Amino acid sequence: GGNGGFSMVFRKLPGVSASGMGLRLSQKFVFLLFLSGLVTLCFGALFFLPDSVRLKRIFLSKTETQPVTVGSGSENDVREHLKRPKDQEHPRGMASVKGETSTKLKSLSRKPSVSHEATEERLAGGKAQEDLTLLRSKTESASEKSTSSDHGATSDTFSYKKFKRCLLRPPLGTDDGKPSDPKTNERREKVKEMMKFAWDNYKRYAWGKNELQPLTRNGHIGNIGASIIDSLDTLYIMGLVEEYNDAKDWVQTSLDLNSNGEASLFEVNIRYVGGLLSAYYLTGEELFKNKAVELGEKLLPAFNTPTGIPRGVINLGSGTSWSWGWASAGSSILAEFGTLHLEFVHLTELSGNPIYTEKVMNIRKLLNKIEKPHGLYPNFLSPVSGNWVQHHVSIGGLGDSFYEYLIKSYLMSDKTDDDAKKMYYSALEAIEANLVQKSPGGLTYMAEWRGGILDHKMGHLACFSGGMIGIGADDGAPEKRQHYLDLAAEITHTCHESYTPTKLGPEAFRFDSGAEATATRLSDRYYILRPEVIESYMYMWRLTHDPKYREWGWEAVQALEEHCRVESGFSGIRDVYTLTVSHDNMQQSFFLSETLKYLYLLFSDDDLLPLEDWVFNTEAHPLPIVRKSCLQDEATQDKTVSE
Ligand code: DMJ
Repeated sequence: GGNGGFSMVFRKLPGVSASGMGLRLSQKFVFLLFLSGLVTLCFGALFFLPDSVRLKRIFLSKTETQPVTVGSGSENDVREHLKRPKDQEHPRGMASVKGETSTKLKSLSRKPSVSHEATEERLAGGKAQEDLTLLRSKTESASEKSTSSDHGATSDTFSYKKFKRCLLRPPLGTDDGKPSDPKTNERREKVKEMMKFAWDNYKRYAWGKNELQPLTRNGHIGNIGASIIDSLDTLYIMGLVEEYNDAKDWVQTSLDLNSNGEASLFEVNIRYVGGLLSAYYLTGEELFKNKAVELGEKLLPAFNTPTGIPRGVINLGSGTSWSWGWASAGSSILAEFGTLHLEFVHLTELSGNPIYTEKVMNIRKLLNKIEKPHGLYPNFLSPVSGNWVQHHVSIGGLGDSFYEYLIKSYLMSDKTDDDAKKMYYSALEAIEANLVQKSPGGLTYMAEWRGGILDHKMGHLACFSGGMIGIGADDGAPEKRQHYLDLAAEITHTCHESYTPTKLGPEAFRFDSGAEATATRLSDRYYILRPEVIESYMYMWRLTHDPKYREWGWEAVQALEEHCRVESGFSGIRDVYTLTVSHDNMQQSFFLSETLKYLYLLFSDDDLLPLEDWVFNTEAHPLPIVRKSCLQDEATQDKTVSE
């Protein structure tokens, strides 16, 4: 992914105050009279002009033109759900970077540094105007098509019952993944207790805010409940029933998708769209599906650029989008526009609207065609020219989840997406040839590449690559399979080595000037409850069943308890090399969605969210493998395998 935190990327824009203008009373009166005349005129015109439906769509928000109906399933509570047969059909057609980057995200200017694309296009006319109209009418006709089935959020064809029949195994396993070994089960219970503790404190002090600040016992800015959406599936798989129901109620009553603030397309996609999709697939609650698709629609204007490569920031209320102020020359970030594929494919599956898949396939095609230095993908690309802007390559922040989504797109397509497969394995070859290094002490690591010069640094974020290379090992060339599994294990080992002496790891560690997986700069020594190292333990455990991965995971649990648990939640720490820790007062939402979920899975049986059926998005939200042949096959009725 592209960053370290969420709240700073979704905030309100400053309003304009009329009283501050210093006008005299009579002037104010004339001004108001003029204004109301103008408004009446415009409004009248809106309704009398031909094709007024389209205009209404553009000017009025969707909820005003098409009332949102939440699904019937929304009344179910999870207890009932857990009791009832899980394949019980819901009515059809219901309404539907870390390190450097994190600092840069925080310095995002309040005003867009690049002018708002959509506004520019509206004013400019010409081709850009045509593109905008095309986009609008495409979106409209899709919504019109599905309005008949309610709100435009669902297709007439998606059947939850059929989806469940196409799974090879029950999502929660035979006994919710409970391990038979008592010691492992105790560890799993401990992780569940940590989740409950993190959640209870969030609920008590920061309900509805994005994150909990556990030292000051309040919420971190933003009222769109990032921690709630990110937690839904974790609460559900852990059987935290009451907590899950509170979260679901909040989504139903308080999730405001019309928030007129700056949002990162990437973050909204991985946390919100991903979180809602998983919640839907796990529970069958129509509410989550409708919200996911409603949100997906709001992201579409960000793709309205000359190349179709989306810009990084979007205002969900107005649809205007722009590039990050810190990204050079108005460029878009590889890990951001390259981390949409999984969720967007599912949006098309659920809505029946091809537009989402079209958008991500267009990105894919451009990246496949473009010339790549030494076969590598640089981190910055211009959404206007479609050319690379800088030659910085990294498997950590700014690049990371792009590679992850290539292999996962292939796996999620039931191994039918051959382009994704080819792109992944050739990227991996280029990475091995140019970035993978061995330190003097024998540790394998991924360096960063700056126009041909290696920077012998590895970010905590790059530690996800142990798991990624592991899950991709089996589909590589036969003679490479063992090699990939070994590489995955070596990288995971290196990342474990960086976890010392608090048994938590720094944001970035180096392999030069005698350093062996240690942070040499003070500014790289923090740990913000990130999941990547634990994520790789979880995958390596599933792939090898080497008990050391569970032991390493347990080490991390103890370290989190000792150094990050405070009276009212969990907090990141400023220096992993100091045993008397200093807390950063932030319980990140990915701690609940990823870190604790991966730990729980590590201590569960493999049949809890089995990898034969599920891929995890980059925020650890599980998405089901799309078995097209099964889903399209009417004869699947007999093939009952689901619970
Ligand atoms: C999460 O939001 C995601 O894992 C993303 O891909 C990277 N950053 C954080 C966790 O570190």
